[in-house]
Amino acid sequence: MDNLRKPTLWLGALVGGLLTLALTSALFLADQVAGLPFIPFDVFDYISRILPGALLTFGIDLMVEMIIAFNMGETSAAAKTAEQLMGLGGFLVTGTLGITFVYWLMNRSKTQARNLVPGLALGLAFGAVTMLISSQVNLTATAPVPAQIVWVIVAFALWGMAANWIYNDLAHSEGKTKTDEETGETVTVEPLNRRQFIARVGGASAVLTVVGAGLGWLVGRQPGEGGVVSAIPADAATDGAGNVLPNAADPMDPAPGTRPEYTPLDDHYRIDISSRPPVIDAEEWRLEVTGLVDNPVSLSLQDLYDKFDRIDRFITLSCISNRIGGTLISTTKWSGFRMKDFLDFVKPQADAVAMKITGADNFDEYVMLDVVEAEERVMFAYEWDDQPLKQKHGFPLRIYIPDRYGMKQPKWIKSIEFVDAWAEGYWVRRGWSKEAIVNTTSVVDAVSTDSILKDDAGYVVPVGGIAYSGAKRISKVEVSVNGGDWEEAQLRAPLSELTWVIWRYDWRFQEGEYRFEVRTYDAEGLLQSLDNRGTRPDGATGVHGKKANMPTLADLENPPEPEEEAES
Ligand SMILES: Nc1nc2c(c(=O)[nH]1)N[C@H]1C(S)=C(S)[C@@H](COP(=O)(O)O)O[C@H]1N2
Ligand SMILES: [Mo]
Repeated sequence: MDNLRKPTLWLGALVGGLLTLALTSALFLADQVAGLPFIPFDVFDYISRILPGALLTFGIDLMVEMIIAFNMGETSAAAKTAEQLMGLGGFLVTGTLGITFVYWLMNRSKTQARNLVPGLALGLAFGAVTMLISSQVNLTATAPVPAQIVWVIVAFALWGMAANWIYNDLAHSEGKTKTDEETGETVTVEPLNRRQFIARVGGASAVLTVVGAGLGWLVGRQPGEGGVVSAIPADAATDGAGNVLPNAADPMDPAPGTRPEYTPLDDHYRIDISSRPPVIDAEEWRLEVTGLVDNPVSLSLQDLYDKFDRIDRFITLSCISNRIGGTLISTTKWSGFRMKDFLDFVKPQADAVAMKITGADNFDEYVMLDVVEAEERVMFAYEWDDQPLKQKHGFPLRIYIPDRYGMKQPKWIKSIEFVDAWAEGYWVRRGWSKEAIVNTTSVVDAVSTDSILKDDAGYVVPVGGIAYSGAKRISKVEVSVNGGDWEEAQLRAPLSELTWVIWRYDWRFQEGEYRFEVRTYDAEGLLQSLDNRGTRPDGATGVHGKKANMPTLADLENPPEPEEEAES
């Protein structure tokens, strides 16, 4: 009789986990080398698209909360990493459960034949379903579709069959017996074999996982992406191309610790609905203009350069999910052309009311034509910081609409349809603001207790930060210390009317602990909202503050020796 030893479900889960890791790694390598779909991210993106807006926002909020609590660095980059880890984790758990289920099925089967059917069936089912999902949402696969289908199905089929094959070997590993030399008894040495076998399976999976992931990582790295330190010091009065900034002559120096006025491009925040930004071929890309226009056109990138006058603007962009004091706000130089010139060219018809703008990731937003008529600074951008838009920031084309949060401003634009009615765009359908007009806000970035200055009257502590009002401009910033009177701060001339304003307040030093709060007024003299309100649905408002412990006067007069100084 066959000496059948049914593997436990725990063993099935172990095998499942190892094989799913190896599969993940193989998918990743193929993605990096051959532009084949990376299924774990695709499934995550698909699920996050169909989740109701409130749940999605709750998830993202929770993540941002954790990132802030654990001080995990710049919010948007960390949130993207967290999403990707969730995608990988979900894939690993699902794959492990699938294979555990195969082991359960096999354990129940009456016939004890070595068959591969359950594993193969599972692999084919997972492969087919995930390929279907991928075809809906994948933005990065560049391989021909038939090759994608064959690869995904084969990879999953092999994964399922491998699990099944391992099951068979585990179940049918007959106990080898030998005769103990001293006692003459017959002993079974089979358990050791089984352990060795599992060790071998584990080893093989581990090697596959490490080699695949390592190779994929090496091949996939692109020069200039991530980790590269910008050559321009953050506080230099130049943009990324070395051009002097328009306000370089302003003698007002930001308080040390204030965020850089011009955000280094690598540090610009980033928000996408997908795990990874769409891959767009510059040669093949066309801007398709359709609907209620006299001149429906399909324009190449070169057409855009040639047909429309180039303009440059310094712009601060903020996400509506930015908290008061958060980092989802950045400033850079945008280059492109005026919306007005574009409209003159395509000639909207009398019944056209709005433009439906769609990105390559199918993110869409509606822009009312009367908004564009009233605001001549609406523009399309093909460059940021004097270089073509980075892939993650919307290459090859994005729109800018003054005084609106980023959610209104599609990246990776592929089509513009002129329509006769407004409708809700991507984030509006998920419960966010219809208008998304920027709230006037101000932030304390720094209470520079490390940079206390001495003057004739004693010591001053530089305090500073930003004030931002979209396109409403800033007329005044005030600071209150420990709830005292509001005192006016100095303002630095901004990079443009569309950027944040750097403010500074030199506070007369006193010993003790102090809280510095800030508030601002727009150009119309309108005070910002003091109401403490969260981001959803209309963007955060409220007074920002920072607490700081001052050094003692004795320490200021006689600074303690730096600790590194050796007593020689
Ligand atoms: N096509 C597309 N456009 C988009 C988004 C997106 O996910 N897809 N996100 C929007 C949001 S919510 C913001 S805040 C800005 C962010 O632009 P950035 O990532 O280049 O900073 O892009 C906007 N445009
Ligand atoms: Mo956003």
